[in-house]
Amino acid sequence: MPITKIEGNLEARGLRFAIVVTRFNSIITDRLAAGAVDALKRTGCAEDDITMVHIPGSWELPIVTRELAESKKYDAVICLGAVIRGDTPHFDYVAGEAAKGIGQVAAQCGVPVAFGVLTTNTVEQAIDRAGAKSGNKGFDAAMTAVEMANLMRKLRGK
Ligand code: INI
Repeated sequence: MPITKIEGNLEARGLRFAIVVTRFNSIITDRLAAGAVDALKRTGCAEDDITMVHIPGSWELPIVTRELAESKKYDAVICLGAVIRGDTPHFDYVAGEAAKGIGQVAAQCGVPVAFGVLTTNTVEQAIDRAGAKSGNKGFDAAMTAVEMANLMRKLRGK
């Protein structure tokens, strides 16, 4: 018996996406958002099918992501933020809660949620991941969202 292989493709035509992006560290997150939009457009998504939601900081990502996922208006939600350690313990609380909260939404709402939140020690490391040396994690998160949206449709027989 051959192996049954199921995977999502990278075709975003006709799919709807919400991007949630933080204003905190906007020098970084604006680039992540640009990368995400670039990935969606390159994979065929129409501008009309992209909704961009701006929020204060990564702490606010879970509640907004849950609202968008539960609305069932989107095939996937893309979360973008940048939590930079600096010298304060604030980092651990914000980064930890954002990751945990987004993970819960993804597991509970049945809508794919891509985690494009940078957690770095320095601004330089964040810049590297927002379009410099290490690619653009916003682009990567959007590609994951496209693949997952297609995979979920397939698994649901659509
Ligand atoms: N929000 C971030 O997105 N990144 C950070 O690095 C950050 N730090 O370091 O404080 C941050 N804080 C704000 C937080 O997300 C909330 O918006 C704020 O606490 C109000 O609820």
